[in-house]
Amino acid sequence: MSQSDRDWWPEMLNVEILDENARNLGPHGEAFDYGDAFQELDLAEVKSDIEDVMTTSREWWPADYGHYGPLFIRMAWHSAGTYRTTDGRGGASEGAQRLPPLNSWPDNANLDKARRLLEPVKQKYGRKLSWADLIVLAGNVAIESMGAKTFGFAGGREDTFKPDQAVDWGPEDEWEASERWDEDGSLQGDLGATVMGLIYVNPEGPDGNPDPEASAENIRESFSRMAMNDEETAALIAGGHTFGKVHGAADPDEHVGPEPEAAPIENQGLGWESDYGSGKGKDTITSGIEGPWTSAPTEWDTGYLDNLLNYEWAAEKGPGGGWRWVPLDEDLRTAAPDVEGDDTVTPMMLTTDIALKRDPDYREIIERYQDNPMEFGINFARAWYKLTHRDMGPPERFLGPEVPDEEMIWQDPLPNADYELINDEDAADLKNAILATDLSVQQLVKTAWASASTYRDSDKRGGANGARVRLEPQRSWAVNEPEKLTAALRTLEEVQEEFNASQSDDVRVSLADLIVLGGHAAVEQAAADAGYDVEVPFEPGRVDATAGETDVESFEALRPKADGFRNYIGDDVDAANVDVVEELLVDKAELLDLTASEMTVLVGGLRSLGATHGDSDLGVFTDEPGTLTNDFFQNLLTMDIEWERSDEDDVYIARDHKTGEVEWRGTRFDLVFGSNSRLRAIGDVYAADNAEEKFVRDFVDAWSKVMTLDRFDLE
Ligand code: HEB
Repeated sequence: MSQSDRDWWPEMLNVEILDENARNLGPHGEAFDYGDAFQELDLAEVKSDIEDVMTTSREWWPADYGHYGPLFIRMAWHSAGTYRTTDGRGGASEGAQRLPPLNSWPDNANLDKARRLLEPVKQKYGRKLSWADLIVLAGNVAIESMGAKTFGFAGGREDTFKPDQAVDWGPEDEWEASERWDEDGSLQGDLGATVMGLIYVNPEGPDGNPDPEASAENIRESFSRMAMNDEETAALIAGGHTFGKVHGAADPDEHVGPEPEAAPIENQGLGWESDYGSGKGKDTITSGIEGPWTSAPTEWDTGYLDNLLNYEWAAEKGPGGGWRWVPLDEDLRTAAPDVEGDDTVTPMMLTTDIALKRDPDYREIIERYQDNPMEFGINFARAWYKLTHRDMGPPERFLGPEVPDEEMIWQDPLPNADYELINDEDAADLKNAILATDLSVQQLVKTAWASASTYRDSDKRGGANGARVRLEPQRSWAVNEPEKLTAALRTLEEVQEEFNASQSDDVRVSLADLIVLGGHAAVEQAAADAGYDVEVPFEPGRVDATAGETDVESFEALRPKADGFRNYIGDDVDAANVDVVEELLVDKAELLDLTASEMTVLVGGLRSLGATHGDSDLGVFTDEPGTLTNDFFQNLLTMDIEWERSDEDDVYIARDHKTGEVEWRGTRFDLVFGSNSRLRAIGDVYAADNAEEKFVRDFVDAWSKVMTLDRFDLE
């Protein structure tokens, strides 16, 4: 095997995660619009095709109880269950389960079969139906087919064709290891799952010990990372395990072959081949735990809740060697059918199921669900909808005939504009009015940046639309310098009020638009001061959300712990989990959907504008801050200076080679554009004497891209 650069220099900054933002890596081409293609589908027809697949057992992978529903639900849940609120990454929205590492995670064992069963449906509809949508839809059809209600289905998930290198799946180098806990018992960094290679938690209990109390804590920590509260968590687990069974006819270590990525070529991407018995049907080995939960594993009922709550259970090791819980009561021992329907078997519970009964808060909820099956059904349906749609972003992105009318608070809803939008002339007047206030170029740029840069492409949340920068929690974030921000917003509000009051017709400007317009005005002014006449494209239509439309707690996840673009590092940067702080800049750029070149030109431009946190001189390598020049690159890349680390944490100083005088101060966010070869190569282009105009134009393009990242209302 040949060595990659990263094999030679493992510490190298991973700029490559931005390359997915630069190129369309799939075969569909730039012009392809998946949303349009999806809208051509007859969803009812697709669903009936899935239903046929689901109830037609195939000899190569027979359906337990003649119905693939439970398997499909597990597939859909595992595709969505990787989502974490922390960075919005993971989740069902890209069909990432087809690709490594997820396709080969131990927890996803035999879900390769579930996807292959759906291959005919995929082939029939081709590019009109992404795998990402198909996987979630199959889960919905399964739930409906087995008698439960769903709350809705939205299409619009465009498949990825490359594993997302930006997701940190954890530090362990071994499957099912868990070395990701902080001393206070919380999960490190952005991680959502408690164990490497598992969707959430170890079913047998923490570290494989059948300890239901400790397991409940794990469940709560892990599900809350996916924005699920106790009610939702209990509904999901109880509802999910109302269906199907666990598979562990014999010991996986002795019988199961390699996962898909490690399997031989003739297996064609299938893994986990088992030599135990027939290797399928009743001999199947998946988790290594064995048994169904209920007497009717393909029917929606309260069988799971009844079994769990009405009987006593004891831990034992099953035939596959995994811990399971079996009923003490003789009656229940023969209460479940075997997968071929010609014998009886004993129902079981996982340690994570018993956890719901032992934890007092979960117990109260599941007892209520047992008494109120309607409530159970509704909560399951709503939580399932949230689980599988959580990372799709705002309502505009939800497509198809089964999208519910109700907008969810987790969709960060926006009001409709009930007024006329401003025209170009109004925009020009407003820009002049803003420039006539006492707000500086720096402050205008920082305010617009604070507003727009919360966007994250991972789950399409945040952004300038809604003007939530004026609401809690955003207006109090340290990164936004609350006092200065409040003052700037007050001034902009005055401009807004004056404008709106002066309109005789229905024309109004939203604060969200005005914040962006202020940034544009400042950038244009700064470019003019450098001798360039540019106009930043502006499209009105942003609206102002209310506090009632904003879930404060859930917005807290969008708080940047560091923002290299503003040269800001928060106190709570988890130094132990960051190899080098410049990773945080690249990570933020990745969430902003930027390429390496866009990140570079933006940092250089923002520094020359002086838009740093606290108006510090860090990284402002120019004698005329507030002017849009390429000075940042010229002064960083010149050989007339020499950098050294100062005594101050993470501050570096540049001295003139000849005089020894201190010329500049900067951070690692600045210096990385000189030290990293790829970034230096880009910076070099902008540092050229004859490249200033290109620099200005590219900055304007990248700036306006960031300002419109969340404009799903524009085509
Ligand atoms: Fe579940 C299955 C675990 C949650 C749904 N799971 C299962 C299994 C296990 C588990 C181990 C077995 C696998 C085999 O095959 O072997 N889960 C679990 C855990 C958790 C869960 C640990 C957390 C706590 N689930 C869940 C949810 C859901 C589910 C949430 C949905 C909603 N699962 C499910 C189903 C199944 C399972 C449906 C069955 C499948 C079949 O049958 O195939």
